[in-house]
Amino acid sequence: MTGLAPAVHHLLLRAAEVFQDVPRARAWLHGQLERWEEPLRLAIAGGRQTGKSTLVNALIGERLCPPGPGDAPVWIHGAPTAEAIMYPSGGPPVSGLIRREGDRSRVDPDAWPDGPLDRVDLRWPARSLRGLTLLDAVAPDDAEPTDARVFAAADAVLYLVRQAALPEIAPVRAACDRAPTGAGAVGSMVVLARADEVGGGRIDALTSAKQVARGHRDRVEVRQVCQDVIAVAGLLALAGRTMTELDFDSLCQVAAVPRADLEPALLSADRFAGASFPAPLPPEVRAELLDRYGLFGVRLAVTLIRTGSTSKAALAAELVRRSGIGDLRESIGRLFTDRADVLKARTALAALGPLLRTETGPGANELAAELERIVAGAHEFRELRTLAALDSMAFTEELADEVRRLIGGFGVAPVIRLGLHEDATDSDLEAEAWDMLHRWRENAERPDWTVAQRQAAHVVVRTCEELAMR
Ligand SMILES: Nc1nc2c(ncn2[C@@H]2O[C@H](COP(=O)(O)OP(=O)(O)OP(=O)(O)O)[C@@H](O)[C@H]2O)c(=O)[nH]1
Ligand SMILES: [Mg+2]
Repeated sequence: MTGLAPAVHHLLLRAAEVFQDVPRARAWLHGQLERWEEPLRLAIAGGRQTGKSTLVNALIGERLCPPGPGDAPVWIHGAPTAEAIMYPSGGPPVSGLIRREGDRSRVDPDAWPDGPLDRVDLRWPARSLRGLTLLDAVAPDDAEPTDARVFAAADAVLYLVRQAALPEIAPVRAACDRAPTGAGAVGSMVVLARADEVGGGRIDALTSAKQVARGHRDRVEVRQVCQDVIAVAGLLALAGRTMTELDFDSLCQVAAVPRADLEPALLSADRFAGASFPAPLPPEVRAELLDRYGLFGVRLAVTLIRTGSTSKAALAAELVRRSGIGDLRESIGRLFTDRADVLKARTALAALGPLLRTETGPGANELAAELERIVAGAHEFRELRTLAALDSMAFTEELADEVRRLIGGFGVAPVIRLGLHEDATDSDLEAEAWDMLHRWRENAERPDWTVAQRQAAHVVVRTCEELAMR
């Protein structure tokens, strides 16, 4: 969809002109204009030990976070070569090399500054970082609730929870309520993390976790504040993506132990690592497996090897597939990366608002009015506001789904909006768009519909017009 991104970019440029003699505002606006050119910023946030760093590593396919001691937010930017820049609190930035140490990568310890850091910037070559910058956020604590800052620093957020219960997603709701565009939910996804631990680590834990996630996603109060709820076992995804020959050989040795002997040894981490393990596999190798795969991962790998995943590639692929990371990546692409322009426009508008309220003068007033016009008038935001309000509009389930699909709730690509097969031709798309346009023009005039329903229909009509006349 067109219109919003150029309008917001233009607003930023005009603001830079109007405030060119106000040093603080000028520097800040230059920062915003630079950010406008950058990839989408996606924060991986959530409480302590929810698996944030592990998930970041799984997304980039490398054990990289945390890159050194201490607790600082780590930004990871796609770049042709690896490099780290550390920002000590109150001191000048320091750069350092990233080195491989055993099975993981770390910033050269000699380059790592003493004392607390404000942030770390990593440049890292990974295909998955195309169009995305990741933030491995620091968990809030009672003394410093950082969640609001994280939501403000990023264009979109994956919020990790151990249970997708409502109190746990309160920060997501708060961020949604703060969004000045009334389109807060568009930038958040809830991740039911460490999904292998759901249901006490039973072998079908991942299936149960997916069901739990789906159950939460279907609840109105959850859907109103985030785009999706997805179950992911980051540890399993990372283990699959970084599996070594040694891991595979060791897992095969475990799988070769007769079932009756192995079962008791797989009941707990202590037994698996203990002295009475029924195979000549050194304790340090078993400890390593536990660390990298978790007990669930070891058990799943054993089952998979026994049932036909008999090569490293096959086993690794199956672990990754079951981890749920593929679904997560697909959702990140469909709901965030494909919508990068709207998300970035939203960030810029949210940041410009307070500036225009504190600065005065005719230029500032004019810009503030223009900002309001953009927020109220942009079709992209109308779609998002309609999405957020859809559940309260008393449409039948079928119609609500059709509206949701057409206005981009399942993804913004025309083929997704029109519900066609991915290899539909342009003329298929055009024909369907015209059909939908006629249908929704009629719906928009239906006397038996409520005002809210007819307003939603008008938004759909506008979407269909854009789809038909692409
Ligand atoms: N079983 C299981 N354990 C996991 C998973 N992801 C992470 N863990 C474990 O959970 C612990 C914390 O993981 P991290 O990735 O460091 O979590 P974090 O949220 O970055 O932690 P902090 O930065 O300290 O808040 C580690 O022991 C991980 O091995 C998972 O998917 N399954
Ligand atoms: Mg961490």
